[in-house]
Amino acid sequence: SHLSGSIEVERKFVPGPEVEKSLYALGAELLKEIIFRDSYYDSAELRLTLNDYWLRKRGDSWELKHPPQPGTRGLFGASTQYLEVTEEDKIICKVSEVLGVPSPPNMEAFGLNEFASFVTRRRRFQLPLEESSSTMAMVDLDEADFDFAVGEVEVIVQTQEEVQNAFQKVEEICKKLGVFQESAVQGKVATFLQLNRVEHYRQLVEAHVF
Ligand code: V4E
Repeated sequence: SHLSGSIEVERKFVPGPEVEKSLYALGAELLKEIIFRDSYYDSAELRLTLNDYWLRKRGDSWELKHPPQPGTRGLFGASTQYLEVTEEDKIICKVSEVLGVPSPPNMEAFGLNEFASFVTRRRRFQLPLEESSSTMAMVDLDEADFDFAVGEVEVIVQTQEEVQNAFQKVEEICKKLGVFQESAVQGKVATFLQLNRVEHYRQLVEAHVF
């Protein structure tokens, strides 16, 4: 959701009733509350998502999240790292590569299908900077309109060298917030698919994407 080419290191959690209290106790500040609609798109053969490429329209902007190295999953325990691309010409370039088709003049011309669409109310908290680090940590508390809530600790870095530290930091913050779970917590898209697109979900599990 930020600079083009930045690496998002994230870990999801199940938000208990105490999480806000813990956030404020750690000195976190509520930065903003935003409401947005995400609509996710893929080809008929599900070629994007089966390769762990996540193309969405958030509000009026296209965004693409994909693993840092093709064919590798950006995992560290139950934490993830994904690149986020927000420039439309770069998104078109990546998508045409994964689909194996020539680059069209605009996103619409790919003729992709929407497979998920939902509204999120997000409260974004910022944690205070520690002396020893320059990277900001954010915590999002999300409520989706299909009655699903999830939290996320996120650190954004610019280079692969910073990723290991970011993973450590994300785990540490989860532990301090009392929301650290060993196993991966499902996010909004996975949960939406499990509820509404059972066959698509099954294929993603079979392909080890979920
Ligand atoms: C499903 C998925 C991706 C799409 C974005 O999903 P998510 O991070 O849940 O959405 P959101 O709204 O929090 O995005 P943000 O605002 O933070 O950019 S990107 C990668 N995946 C796959 C995936 C996976 N295989 N495993 C886990 C634990 N998470 C995601």
